[in-house]
Amino acid sequence: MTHELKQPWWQHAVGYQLYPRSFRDADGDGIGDIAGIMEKLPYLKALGVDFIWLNPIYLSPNVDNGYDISDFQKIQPEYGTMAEFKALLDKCHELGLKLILDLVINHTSDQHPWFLEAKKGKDNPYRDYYHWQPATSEKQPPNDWQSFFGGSTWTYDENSGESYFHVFAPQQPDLNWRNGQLRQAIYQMIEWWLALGIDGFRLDAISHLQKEPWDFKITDNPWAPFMNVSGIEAYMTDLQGLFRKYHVMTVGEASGVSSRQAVSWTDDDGYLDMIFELEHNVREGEPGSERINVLGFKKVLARWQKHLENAGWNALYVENHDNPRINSVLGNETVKSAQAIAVAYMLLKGTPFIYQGQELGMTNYPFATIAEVDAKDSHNHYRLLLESGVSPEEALRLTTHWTRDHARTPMQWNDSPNSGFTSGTPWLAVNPNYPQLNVEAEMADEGSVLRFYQKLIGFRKAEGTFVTGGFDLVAAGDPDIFAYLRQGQEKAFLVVANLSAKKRILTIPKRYLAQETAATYVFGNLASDATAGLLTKKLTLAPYDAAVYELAMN
Ligand code: ISL
Repeated sequence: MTHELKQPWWQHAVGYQLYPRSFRDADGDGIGDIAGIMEKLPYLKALGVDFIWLNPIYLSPNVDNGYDISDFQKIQPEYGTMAEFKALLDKCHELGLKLILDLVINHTSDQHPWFLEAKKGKDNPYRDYYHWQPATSEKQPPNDWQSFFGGSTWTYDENSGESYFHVFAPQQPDLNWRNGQLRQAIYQMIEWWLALGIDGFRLDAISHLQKEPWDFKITDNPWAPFMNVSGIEAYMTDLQGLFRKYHVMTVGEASGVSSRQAVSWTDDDGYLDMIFELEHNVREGEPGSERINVLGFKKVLARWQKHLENAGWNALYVENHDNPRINSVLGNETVKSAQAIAVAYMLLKGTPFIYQGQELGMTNYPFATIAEVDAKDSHNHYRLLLESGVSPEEALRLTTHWTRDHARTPMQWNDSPNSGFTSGTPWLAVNPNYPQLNVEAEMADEGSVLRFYQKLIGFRKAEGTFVTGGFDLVAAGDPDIFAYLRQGQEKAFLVVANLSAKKRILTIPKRYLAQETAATYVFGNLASDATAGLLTKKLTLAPYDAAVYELAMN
């Protein structure tokens, strides 16, 4: 493969992850929709992003909010129609925005026609599209592997006396990628979307396509039997061929692909343009009150930066639809902490993604009852805790502290009822802080998180050094401050972010001080630019201070 086949635009781009269900509801049914997205494209344009990744919008019984697909080539009616989708794609292109879709090909819904057929019996032609194994005595699962959503990876089927395999919910049976006919059907579906002119895909749970033999014994990592298992290379190579044919951008959700392996997954000959690692959310503290550990967070990110410094490419993110709000679990729910986190990750090497609402500094939702929770995995977790004898109050706390629903509450547009998200009843409650924390208020406030993101995107884009420059971690052992150098041929920047609520003093290594007076404060959230001026040996940082210094080059 030659270099020209790679699409370079995404290396300069900033992406926006849009969760359609919670973005904007134009028809008042309480559920976000395509018409709502259409309405808000000018907002995304004003924010300064270059492309949008849409979470699944395909036909789905919604057991896992669209990640259980029953028809890959139909639009979920509550989101709109295919005609509306095409109009959205055209509108994006007209505005200079690219649009990428979620590609969920590790599993389908149990309501997908393939699975409905497969369930009919052992001789059905679609049987082998999925994984079936005879249950051992007394309907016991064929092995002891556990699913990501809790419980066995096997669900027993009375009809055939066999069990089928699922790494997520029982309603999400895994596809059998060893079956050539299945692969062809998937490839055709992918080409159909590519031919429509979309700009790329985010590949869901892509590292799980291949499974170990069923008698594989788990030692330490419970997910090892289906994480980047040998044999996946052939499938990824097929996919790569399709993506290159259409010159689209791809980002894989590839847990279990190590930072070393990521190089060959994402370099010039790589299967994908970039991958999301799932390692940097290093948690500390007791279950139910965990936070992100700054040292762990920055060490993981720094390792990925170093390993992909010369080849391969990083996808940068601090939030998505599967995790709590970063301003709650790493920040202290203030404007400043949201800003410091933004600086800390957006100036790394790679393509930054912003998850909807992150640009406002949105925070976790104060869940008071389990009924307020939608995520099925959280309900599962809650039930398992109750079954193990934990009290309902404790189970609620343990379940909701890190639930995915924190990220899924409706986008906060203004201070009108339900934050301007819907004129109806929202499918998930709006965070009560919306009267203060919303797009309209923040657009009007020069010091807001939103305006800061706007400026930061502009700042990043104006400096090629952030795209191509090298990376070096500074003050590696500091438990609260994430500091690093981005150095290119012509310019060098020192990025410093105090990711704690404490006042901290950072000792700047001598080599960056050689030209002390020449260091210029060029971006940040310091209280006063005047005092921010000089980079001194001892740099005092207030809680969640973030600063970028341009260093004079010799
Ligand atoms: O490694 C994992 C957990 O440690 C997981 O890889 C897993 O791949 C990840 O949680 C997958 O998430 C994605 O697929 C799910 C869906 O529920 C999520 O919303 C989606 O982001 C199933 O499709």
